[in-house]
Amino acid sequence: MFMQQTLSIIKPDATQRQLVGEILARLEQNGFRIVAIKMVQLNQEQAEGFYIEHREKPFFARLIEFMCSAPIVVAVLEKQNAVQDYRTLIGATDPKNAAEGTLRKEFAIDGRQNSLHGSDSIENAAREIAYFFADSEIF
Ligand code: DGI
Repeated sequence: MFMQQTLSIIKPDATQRQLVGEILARLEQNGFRIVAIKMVQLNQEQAEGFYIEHREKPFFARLIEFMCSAPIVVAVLEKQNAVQDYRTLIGATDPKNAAEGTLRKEFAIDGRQNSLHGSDSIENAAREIAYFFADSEIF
């Protein structure tokens, strides 16, 4: 197991329900070190660039609209095996399918307003981290 970094986003549904502090606490309690963090509100171009791999999907337009609807909290998390362990901690995309004890099971509203994003591979983590943070902003 090697030390890894992954990109976490606390999505608009969670920032609007004032769940930021509770979610960040849960990440730290589960062994993830916050090594970069900021609040941003995406414009359409930024959201489309981030989710470019989904541009042909039927849910793309509503996903982009949702991700721009309110501020988000983006963070770089560091831990051994961070990419896979963070995906396990947040659970399945749709909270109906998320395991008991996962953050999406606890916090998500539905398969779009699902409170959290996490990189799905080491390669995507590197791309997504660089999308939001300069090297000098990561500690
Ligand atoms: O990596 P995930 O966020 O778990 O899921 P993903 O990369 O397949 O999709 C990115 C986001 O797009 C997901 O968090 C919510 C949205 N999405 C994915 N599949 C569906 C969806 N939204 C709707 N409404 N319906 C879907 O089937």
